[in-house]
Amino acid sequence: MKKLSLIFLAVSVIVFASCKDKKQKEAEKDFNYASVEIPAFNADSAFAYVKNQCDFGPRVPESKAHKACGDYLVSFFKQYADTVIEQNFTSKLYNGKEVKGRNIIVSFNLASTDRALFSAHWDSRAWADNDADEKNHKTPIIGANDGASGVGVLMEIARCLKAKPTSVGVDIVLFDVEDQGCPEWDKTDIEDQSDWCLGSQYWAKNLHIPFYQAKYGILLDMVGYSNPLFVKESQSMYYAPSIMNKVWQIAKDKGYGNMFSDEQIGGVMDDHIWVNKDAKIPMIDIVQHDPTGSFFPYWHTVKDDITCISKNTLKAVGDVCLVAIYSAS
Ligand code: AHN
Ligand code: ZN
Repeated sequence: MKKLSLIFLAVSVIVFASCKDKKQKEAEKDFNYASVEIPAFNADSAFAYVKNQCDFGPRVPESKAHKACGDYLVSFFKQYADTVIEQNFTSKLYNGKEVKGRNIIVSFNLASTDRALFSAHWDSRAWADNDADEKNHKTPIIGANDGASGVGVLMEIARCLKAKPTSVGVDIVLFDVEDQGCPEWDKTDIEDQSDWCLGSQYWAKNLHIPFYQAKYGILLDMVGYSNPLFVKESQSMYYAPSIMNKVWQIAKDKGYGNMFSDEQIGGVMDDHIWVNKDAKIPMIDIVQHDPTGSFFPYWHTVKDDITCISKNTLKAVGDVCLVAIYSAS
């Protein structure tokens, strides 16, 4: 009897060990990036791309700077990608005024059905309504961090994708008219916050390719401020927990655990909401939003200019995205 239970114990240990081994192997399949060669994300280039956008001035929809920056982005991405599609649309602002927008859709390796989606918004807000000085409340913002930072990281990623093509397909969708939600000084109350993210709302309901799908999506918003805290935004955790956990794990493995915190916070109305809801693509938002509920200190102020931008932060976010892309290739 004693012998039998010993055998039983030994068998259980072996079975348990092999199960663990299998699980470990499956996990490693997701995280096999130790063995893949990942292009180096150049933070100087990313910084220059952020600055180039800022140099146009505020990119408020229908302004001259907006048009010029849009043209710059289209011709930039054409150098690196297989296709660049412009999706023009008309949307209604919080006050009922119609505004023309332009989503920019950049694709790599169109033949692949296994796709990853990366996004950021490329417009900048028409009003610095959160500025400490009331005189600035109707001044358009440069949006170096709020807008240009995410786009700049994706521009550098495009350069990497051209240098080392992937077997998976990658799409970069730059949303327009994200940041023109009702200003603080206006009394109109849009309870459901549907006055934000008009470009992503349009795209998610009018996909550039019918039935377009991606395995996962990552939205970058305000990814350039120094010493940021990226917490696990709760809507991302609701719609795409495994992606968020994987991305945060990559960040820790790469030594960026100080920027990527496991703390979970209340949801942010951002482009990922519509991509999840309407396009049904599981997308997370990497957005600086600390546990007290505030964005970076110069959010929606005239001080959101290039001096807000830290190369270290761009590098951290860029590295993490590249690992996500190349580890799945
Ligand atoms: C709101 O403030 C409602 N949403 C944040 C979305 C945003 C604004 N991202 C950048 N600017
Ligand atoms: Zn904003």
